[in-house]
Amino acid sequence: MKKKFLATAALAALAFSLTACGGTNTPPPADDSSSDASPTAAGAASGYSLVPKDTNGDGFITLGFAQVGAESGWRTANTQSYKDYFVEANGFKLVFLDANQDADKQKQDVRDLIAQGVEVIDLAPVTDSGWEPVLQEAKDAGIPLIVSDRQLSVSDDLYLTYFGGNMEEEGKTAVKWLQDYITANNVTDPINILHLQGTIGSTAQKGRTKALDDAAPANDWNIVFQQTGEFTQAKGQEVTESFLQQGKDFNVIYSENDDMTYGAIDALRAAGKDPKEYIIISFDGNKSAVQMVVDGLIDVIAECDPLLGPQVGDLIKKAEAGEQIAKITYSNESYIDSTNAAEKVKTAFGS
Ligand code: GYE
Repeated sequence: MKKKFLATAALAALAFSLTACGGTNTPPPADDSSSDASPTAAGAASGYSLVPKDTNGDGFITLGFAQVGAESGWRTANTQSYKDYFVEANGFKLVFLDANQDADKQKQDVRDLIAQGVEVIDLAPVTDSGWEPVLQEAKDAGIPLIVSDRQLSVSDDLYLTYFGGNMEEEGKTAVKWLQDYITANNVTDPINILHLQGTIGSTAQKGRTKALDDAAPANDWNIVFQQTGEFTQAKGQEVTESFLQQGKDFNVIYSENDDMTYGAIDALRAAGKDPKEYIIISFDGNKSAVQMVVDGLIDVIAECDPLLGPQVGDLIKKAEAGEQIAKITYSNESYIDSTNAAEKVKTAFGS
């Protein structure tokens, strides 16, 4: 769609409107490493008082990391940041378990970490539900548990702290970018959106989907297709291909991570379509995806920081030292579009 109606003057207008309203890519009122719960000394106010300690006296804190899987570039960078940071030189040992995107296996993984007697658990949950019994077991065993990357729907007194992205804010950032684009370009065509969702039941999917589901009726946008691509390139390609075969019209792709975006672009090309004819909205900010923004293939990426290892390490050290830890801390996140991609690509994560 975009190249079909987009005039040069309109592009200039968009660049102006984005810089005019608050400097370079200031996202809508997102977080900035902010917390939305009052700080608690080791979560005391929330009924949680466990803190990481070197309980076996070997001179290191052993972190058991229950990771989601290896589904995406974001995930690979996330895992690597833990493997690089949680080393003896930094005062840690790491036990790493990969759930292969299987929520049931992951519950068993956490139980294995409890049985091994690790000194702190970091859980990056595949999905957000059904965790109460396992978290209670960790608490009963006296092992502090940190939630990272994706949130949980459990009561505050079952974990020490959450550290990671604010998924709904990321979705709102993407949605606002589309609203601004439509306004700046006087778009009058109906907006028909192909929506590729992440792993159903993960807060990364729920937050990003909610932002679009809320915005679509309010803006008179049609979501013509909504299906999970499970955060993988292969599945993103497969579901886009199956939609293309239906021959329905669409002009916007809202893809909840970069890997599914790569798959969707491959599917468009395989069907003889030019990806540059579509508004493509993505999430994460892998280096290759940011390069695609530079090249005009992807229009905007709502950023999500995967390099959580050192930041979680800092939180653990603070809690161990008796410092106050916020119940929730969100990463700093903004967005990447044609106005800043050339700069952002220099420091983007991954390949
Ligand atoms: O966006 C996606 C990954 O939970 C934020 O999971 C994470 C998401 C990320 O597979 O690429």
